[in-house]
Amino acid sequence: MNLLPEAHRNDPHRRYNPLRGDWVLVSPHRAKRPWQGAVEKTTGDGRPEYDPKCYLCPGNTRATGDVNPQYENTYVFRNDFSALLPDTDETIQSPSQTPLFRSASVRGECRVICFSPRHDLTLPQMEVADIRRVVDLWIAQTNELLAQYRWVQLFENKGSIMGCSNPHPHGQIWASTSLPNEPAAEDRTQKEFFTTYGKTMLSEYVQKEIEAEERVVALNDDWCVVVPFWAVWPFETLLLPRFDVPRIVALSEPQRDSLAAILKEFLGIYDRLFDTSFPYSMGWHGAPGRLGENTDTAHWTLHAHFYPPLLRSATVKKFMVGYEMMCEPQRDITPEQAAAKLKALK
Ligand code: H2U
Ligand code: ZN
Repeated sequence: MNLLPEAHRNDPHRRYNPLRGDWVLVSPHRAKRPWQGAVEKTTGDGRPEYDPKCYLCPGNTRATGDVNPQYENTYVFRNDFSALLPDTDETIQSPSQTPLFRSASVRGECRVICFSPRHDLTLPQMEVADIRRVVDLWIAQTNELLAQYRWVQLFENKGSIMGCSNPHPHGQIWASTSLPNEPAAEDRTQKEFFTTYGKTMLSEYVQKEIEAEERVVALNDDWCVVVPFWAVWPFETLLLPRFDVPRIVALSEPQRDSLAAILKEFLGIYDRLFDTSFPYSMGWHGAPGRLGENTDTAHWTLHAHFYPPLLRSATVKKFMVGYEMMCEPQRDITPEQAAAKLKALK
């Protein structure tokens, strides 16, 4: 155990995010200021196992008239309101010669994945064996879509506070011919690190975090969940493999099992934090590039980000406004304090 120097607990300072290549302002001394902000209503629990009005429940009709099958485990369908389309005009070009009006074609596909036929469950409430089916679906979908597209984004919006449209446990997949901003930044930073130090950034990072212990929230033989040193959101976490793996499709059978187990464990901790079904946006990042093409993946480490909006209760959330919009992200509670609160709920 190798605790952070004391000044990090008391004094304003900036921390560098090596994955994005930017900074976050940490202001530990502000955590005690009074709160007079809005208090939202929590969405009540007690959902039925089946909701005849839910567009994701088995057997129900969706907005466009398609009918879901009586699926028994997971179910995937093309998003009826896809943001990306497979057959877009590929000749879109910048409308004028100035560098200030730039545009580009992009093709893609959007899918919705139901984690369970049960309307009333969330991932941490599901059995490990059923979470494992979700892991398998993530992998099968990535295999299929990464054969055609440069980037495949697996993600889940959970909770209405995160814009999730329906409490039925589900996630989404958006695949595109272009590499979006966040993974493009991670591709660049990991490559720079690999070139400079001759090892992958996140394998070095996970090792240092496990040694330090302080920010580790959950750990098993294969996986580690930390509140990253550079976390922006109050209870942000990073799920990291303890072995070298560039993409989710390369996980072995036992690594898929241990992934399902750690997801259940730490998402349960999240739910206990504010005694609520904890909202977040989560997503996987792995090496971009179409499968079968000769892409360099050596600098990449697979990982998942969890970005929960809540700050200090089921209803008080952090806003990214003012200084965050104009300058850079800022947080009051330190990542170490956040990790300590989460660890206490194991
Ligand atoms: P959320 O994960 O944010 O809840 O979004 C669910 C997606 O489900 C959303 O992108 C799609 C929406 O377009 N959807 C359908 O594909 N069919 C429907 O009948 C309703 C919603
Ligand atoms: Zn449902």
